Amino acid sequence: MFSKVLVANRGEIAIRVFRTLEELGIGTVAVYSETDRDAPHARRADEAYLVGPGPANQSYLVVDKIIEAAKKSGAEAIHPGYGFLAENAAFARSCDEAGLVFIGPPADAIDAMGSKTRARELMKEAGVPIVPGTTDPVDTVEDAARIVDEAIGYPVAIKAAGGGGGKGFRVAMSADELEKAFEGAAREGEKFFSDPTVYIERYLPDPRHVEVQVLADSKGNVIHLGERDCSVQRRHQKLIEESPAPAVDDAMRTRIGEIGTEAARAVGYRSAGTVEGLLADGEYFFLEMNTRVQVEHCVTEMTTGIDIVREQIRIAAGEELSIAQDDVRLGGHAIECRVNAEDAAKNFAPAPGTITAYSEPSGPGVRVDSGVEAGFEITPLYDPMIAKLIVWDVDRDSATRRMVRALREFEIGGVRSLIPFHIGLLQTEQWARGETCRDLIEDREWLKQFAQPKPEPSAAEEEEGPQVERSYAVEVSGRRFDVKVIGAAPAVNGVAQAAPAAAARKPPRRRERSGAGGASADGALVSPIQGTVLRVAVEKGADVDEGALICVIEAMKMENEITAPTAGKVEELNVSEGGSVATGDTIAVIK
Ligand code: MV4
Repeated sequence: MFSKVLVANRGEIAIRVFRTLEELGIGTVAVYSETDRDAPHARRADEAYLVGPGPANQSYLVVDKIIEAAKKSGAEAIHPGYGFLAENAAFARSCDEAGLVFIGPPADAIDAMGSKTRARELMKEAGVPIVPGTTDPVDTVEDAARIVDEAIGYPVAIKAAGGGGGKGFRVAMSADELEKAFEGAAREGEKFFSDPTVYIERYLPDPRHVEVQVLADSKGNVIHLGERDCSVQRRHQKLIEESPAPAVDDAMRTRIGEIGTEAARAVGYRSAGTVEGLLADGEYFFLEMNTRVQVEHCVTEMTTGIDIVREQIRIAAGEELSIAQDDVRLGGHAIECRVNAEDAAKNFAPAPGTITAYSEPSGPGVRVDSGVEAGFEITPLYDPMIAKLIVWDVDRDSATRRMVRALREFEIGGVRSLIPFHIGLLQTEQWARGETCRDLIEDREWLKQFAQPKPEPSAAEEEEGPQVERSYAVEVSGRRFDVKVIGAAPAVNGVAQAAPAAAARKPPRRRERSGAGGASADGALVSPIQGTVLRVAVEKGADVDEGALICVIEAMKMENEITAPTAGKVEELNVSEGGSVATGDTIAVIK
């Protein structure tokens, strides 16, 4: 077994991996960017190395610096977490060349699954059912039209070969929509993966997203840990995941498990991986394989009792899987809610800011994976996830009630979050019936109820010297009330008190920001992020409502919708599709 491991990631997943390393008695090494110098993940590790300047969103991608840090620390292996470097075959090879173990699959398996057309071809050969369509790239719109007419039929999905997770995904309901869909998918493929290659699938109406967790060791053992349903998603970002899947019975579970292990075997897989698929009308189809540990792996850990990251580390160290397929016992029901700093009432706009108060729920069957604390700034540079809240209970109904209880117990001050949205969604008839809830997530009117008041700036941001918050219990006519008093620290013996530790760490007040883009008195809509303009939804001169979509900016693989902070006329529009914007640029002027 390793004696020291570097985690090439930040936030909740870095801490998640550190926890398992600590349990295994393995030394922990963190890397951080300047912006993350004081972040919980950097403080928690035994050692931490600066790998890049800040504020920047590229630091966790600097391969040379990360390998140098591993060498300097004496770590024998690198865990990439998810995102950043996890599905980068070149990084896996760089680790090998530097004599470091990459805790993940072989680089060739990452490559095989990275090309969606190659993956479809391999799966077809292995007898794994794929969504009907092409396995070869389709070069021109004319070819596409012919293939659809002869072999697939409308509606069709056009997907980028380099894509995955919905990037470069377009739908053509009929022949007259084909050209636009084809060109859209090719353009996005070129932009994000430097590869305009596309392929075609039959479009399945209202399928469920069902994926299966697999584990494979270097001794030829391949097992699965059951499925997860991730159908509640918006713009291909998963919001709620659960296991078992409500639409899967024992026979289908066995079938999906076999599909997962077959897919893994077909590419010589090793480590933890996820086979994603679509379930429609009782049929299951392979979609793609994610060659990493996923955000939602926790629900499977709750229903199996197996630490997936521990298995990953043991496999990378050359050990055999600690369990055989027959030892896997699935029990109860687990649900995960992604608690993002987003405003569901404003088109799920990112809501960055500083967390002023933070208290996690606990109690029976509750798990929180997070990398934040009071004083932490959710920056627009990284993914806006504050925490993952995962619960387990004996069945789906009980788990749902437990989740609502835990969400209500979660206290997050200073930023808007998806907590009200999750509480609302989990209490609908649609959720109770196990539906995909797609209509609700797109329903602007329904989402309006989750509007949250503008967060109070933190005491420390007022820059009036140390501020403290004190809680008192008061009794009024025999009834107990809790009151909070916030103000300047009282002098003790004539000496001003120091601010609490968390407050002292808070960064100085910055220009006000919100996910809706900064609004200002002159009507300027200021970009809260730096990125590429994917789409411009309005024209100059248009009249827009408050919350209307202005444009979509892609940053760190996340699509951020910039919405109008107020109703008005678009008097100025300074963005165009494909262009780039910097933090602080004026996107539009709305008066
Ligand atoms: C599809 C599809 C329908 N037909 N492919 C791909 C990425 C993933 N985020 C969703 N993807 C889909 N691929 C074909 N051939 C529909 C979706 C889809 C979806 C699927 C299940 C549950 C929710 C979904 C939301 C949007 C799109």
